[in-house]
Amino acid sequence: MTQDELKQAVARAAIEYVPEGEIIGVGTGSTANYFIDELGKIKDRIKGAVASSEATAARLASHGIPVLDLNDVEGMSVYIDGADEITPQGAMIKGGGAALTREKIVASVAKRFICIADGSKLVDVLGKFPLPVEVIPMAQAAVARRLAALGCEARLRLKDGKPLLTDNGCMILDLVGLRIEKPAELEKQINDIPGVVTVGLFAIGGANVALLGTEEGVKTLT
Ligand code: ABF
Repeated sequence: MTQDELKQAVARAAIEYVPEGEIIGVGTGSTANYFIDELGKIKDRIKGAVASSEATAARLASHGIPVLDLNDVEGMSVYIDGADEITPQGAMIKGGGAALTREKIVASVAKRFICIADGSKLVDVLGKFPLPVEVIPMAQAAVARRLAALGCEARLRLKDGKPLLTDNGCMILDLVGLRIEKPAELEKQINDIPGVVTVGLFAIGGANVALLGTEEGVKTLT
């Protein structure tokens, strides 16, 4: 199976976790996109969705799924999203698609995080995938120096030769060369640096369930 077929398989499997008649949180990225396409087929079974990015909101709307403002939603049972890396304990690196801040916010309102990913995302130790950190533009250089002191290289993410701007008008630093043995501790430490909006470590609030697409079928980690 190709990586895309594995992503489609977990997207289909995730439909089982969609609660009848409720509002759900929906992530960003290619696996989340496959999930949205599956959700489109059962859209009458849900009230609507809260999107973690402008791109996700547009895709949900293209399927006729009502997109709700998070400020109008008191709670959600599930948030369903992909990851760039995930450990067997459910700690994740996210933000390869630059949507980490809204992903973390929407996920924080949901009771359960259902991670959907192809099996290649499962790792014992996080850090091979560069860790994204969203920063306030005026603090970018100062934050980069603080992050480099952790023993990594902090690279400003570019798009068309210019700093990439997120949906929130902020910038992304990608941390290369980390081996993250204690993800929850590092998450706290980076959160504490003035100018950091969000770190793409989801360990304090990790995945409750991971659906991983493998050649042997969809594996479920809880
Ligand atoms: C989002 O999409 C991100 O947080 C993560 O960066 C990415 C995973 O990408 P894909 O599903 O395209 O592999 O969930």
